[in-house]
Amino acid sequence: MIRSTLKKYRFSLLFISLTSLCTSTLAQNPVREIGNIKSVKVTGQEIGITTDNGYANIILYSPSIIRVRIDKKQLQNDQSYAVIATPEKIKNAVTNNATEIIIQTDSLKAVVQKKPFSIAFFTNDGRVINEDEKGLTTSWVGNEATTYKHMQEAERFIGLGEKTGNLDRKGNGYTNWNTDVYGYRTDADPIYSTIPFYIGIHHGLNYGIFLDNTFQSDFNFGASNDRFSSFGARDGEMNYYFIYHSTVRDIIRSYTQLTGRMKLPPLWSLGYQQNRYSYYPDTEVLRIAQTLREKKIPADGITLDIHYMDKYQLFTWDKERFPNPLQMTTKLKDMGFKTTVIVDPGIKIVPGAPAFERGLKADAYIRYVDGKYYSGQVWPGWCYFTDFTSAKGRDFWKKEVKFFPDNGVTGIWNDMNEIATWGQKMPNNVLFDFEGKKGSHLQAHNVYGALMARTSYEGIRAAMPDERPFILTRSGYAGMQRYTAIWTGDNRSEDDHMLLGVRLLNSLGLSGVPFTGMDIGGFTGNPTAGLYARWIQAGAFFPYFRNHTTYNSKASEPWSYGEEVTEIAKNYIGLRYKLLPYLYSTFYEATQNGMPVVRSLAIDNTFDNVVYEPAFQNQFLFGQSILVAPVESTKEMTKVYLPTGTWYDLYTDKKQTGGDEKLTELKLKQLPVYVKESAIIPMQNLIQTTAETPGDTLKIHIYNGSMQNSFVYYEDDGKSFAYEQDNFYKRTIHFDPLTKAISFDKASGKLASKFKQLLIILHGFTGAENFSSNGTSLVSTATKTFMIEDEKKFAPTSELKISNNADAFSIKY
Ligand code: NBV
Repeated sequence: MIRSTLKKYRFSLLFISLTSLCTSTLAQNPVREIGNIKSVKVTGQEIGITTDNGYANIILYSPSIIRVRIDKKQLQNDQSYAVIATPEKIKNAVTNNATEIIIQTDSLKAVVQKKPFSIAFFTNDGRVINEDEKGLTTSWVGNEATTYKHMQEAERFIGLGEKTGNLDRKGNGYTNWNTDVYGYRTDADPIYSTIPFYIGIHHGLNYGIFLDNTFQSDFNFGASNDRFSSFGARDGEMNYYFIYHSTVRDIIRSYTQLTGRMKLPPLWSLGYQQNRYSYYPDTEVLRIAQTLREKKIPADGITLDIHYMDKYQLFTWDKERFPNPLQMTTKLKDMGFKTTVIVDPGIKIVPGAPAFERGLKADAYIRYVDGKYYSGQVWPGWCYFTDFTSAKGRDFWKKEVKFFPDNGVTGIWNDMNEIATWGQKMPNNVLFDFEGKKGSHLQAHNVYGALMARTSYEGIRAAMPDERPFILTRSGYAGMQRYTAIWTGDNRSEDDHMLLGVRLLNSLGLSGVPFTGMDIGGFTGNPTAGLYARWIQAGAFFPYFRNHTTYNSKASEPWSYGEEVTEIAKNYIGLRYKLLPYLYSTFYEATQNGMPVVRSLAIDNTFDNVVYEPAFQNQFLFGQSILVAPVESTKEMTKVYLPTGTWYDLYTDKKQTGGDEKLTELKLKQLPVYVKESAIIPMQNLIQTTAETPGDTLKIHIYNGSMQNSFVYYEDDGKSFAYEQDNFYKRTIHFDPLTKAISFDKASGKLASKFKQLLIILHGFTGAENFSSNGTSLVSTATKTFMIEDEKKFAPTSELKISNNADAFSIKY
């Protein structure tokens, strides 16, 4: 009896534990799907949706930009450090029926299915641009929200900011968690900065997706799966902007309408910058500057690394090494050099030290949840860190950085702002203010660097209101382009790294950041003479042109690799200076529409499969018309891909028909560079620093071709913000092969051009043309203008000299 009761008891126990196991497996299903739509409320351009398991808001920002917000809880008022645009008023129609919500704008249609919630975007003629993957759509695992998009046939993915790997990111996954990665591998991920924005390409269509969430985010472009692409973040809202245009160019324009565009940089920051970790004492800094001048290697900037500080304490100078910093920076200024210094976020804990104490008083530093300060170790030893998500922290920093302009320093180089501390493990329970809303390290980490750069910008701007600040950062987040340039951190002196660096710049450019650079020559290790030469040649076409190397490495100044390399460096740095009118106008374009300076070929040739091939993915356009093909130092031959159209060899003017790979024999003294037909390239005389006047002649190179083209030439004082009051000189130049005319629109702006003469240099014309301007015939003469000083063979067809005035005129040929 007892035994049978026991048996029964055991049996029922087994039954109970089995059933509870089953129910608990069900109850513990770790994936929470968004579920079916229960209610819909349309208010103007906003659609509020409640689903079984969450809430969604769909907001129309422009005819081409639709924002999607999804959360488990009711959506709160949001705040973004990246997005500065608010929705514009647009024409739209929203239809809400039993099965779907249809949103129609002038440029696209979005259809939201109700069972379950899923969204798809279509062109107005009904082609699928992008759609949620059926059955997966959006879901949570824990707090991590992820949206799954159907992988379209042959879909490509480009962008995502500073990410290693190929131009086409298909088949790969990426994580955004800003990381200090000394001497990183060429496939390392993540590295220093986060831009959760990419462009998808398929069937002749392209779209952009920007996930604005600062928590660690993950993107999957078909890694370990063949079903979807996805994006998600470890916490916070699913919050993405969908952008559709027919061109990548317009997608970048809309993305930078959302996250902002750069302001005009100071002209000196586009000149060559000499760096090392570290130049000291002051006499050594001056010797470097002097040698650049003696050797006639043009340069505009000298940068001081951490050894200028007193035991690495922020806002101090080492009194022995730099006894009179203002005197030194003034001497440099007189020689045409601007000084940039490094700053790290950590402030050494030294009771009684003035800056440290002011930070305490201002309540500027990050604390733990229990109110105790967070301290971490960096160069100076134990440090506190400014909270850049708090107005108090920012105000403190802005006042402190005034220290630099007071000492004649105009550039701020923000390093170690991932935040990097020894151990690389800032605790997650450290609290950040987040404008009073409070957030943990998990939320602040990826945006910290961008906020530090922004605060440095605002501090310098306040301290020298009449000068444009130059800010450089290592870490960043989407939208950083509004304040700062970025460089790609501690790369290595290796061929692969040079090429990777170019891809990083191309990708940053696709992701809204035009002002970018890398350590030319490589940071860790020592390049061979050949690699140094190839790197400095390519570097002449990088937006930020800086040579840098680590502590204890070989000297890396342009004269350190023998005479041949010095000549090469001098030639290409010289070419950069001659190209400044073209480059500065290209930067102006970036301020207007977000177009990068260094342009992946995927921007203009999005549907040309060849530009994605590993052999050609590193090529880029420098501005509108100059194609640069970086090459490894070990190569004697290379293949270059010229997209369709006619191209001119920069050095010989020899024409090549594009749409094909070209096998090219290499000479060390020349990097393969080509100019696109119909190009309009304004240049100036060689100068040694932008503080020098480039003579009175603007040389406008016109390359004959079958395409119409125009170029916006832009000039201003290169220093101040007076351009905001129309103190600039701007005019559009057109080349039109149909009417056989080169025409100049009337100039706009209050400034007169600094160039009194125009020299029109004609390439690829027969030489037999008769030129006339407004009825008067113009005499063309053979020219001997050389792109590269020692290339004496090259002579364009002819040149025309005209005096420059602001009126419209045209040249007929
Ligand atoms: O300040 C020293 C270096 C700097 O030269 C480099 O450019 C940064 O990326 N800095 C990192 C600190 C760590 C170097 C090992």
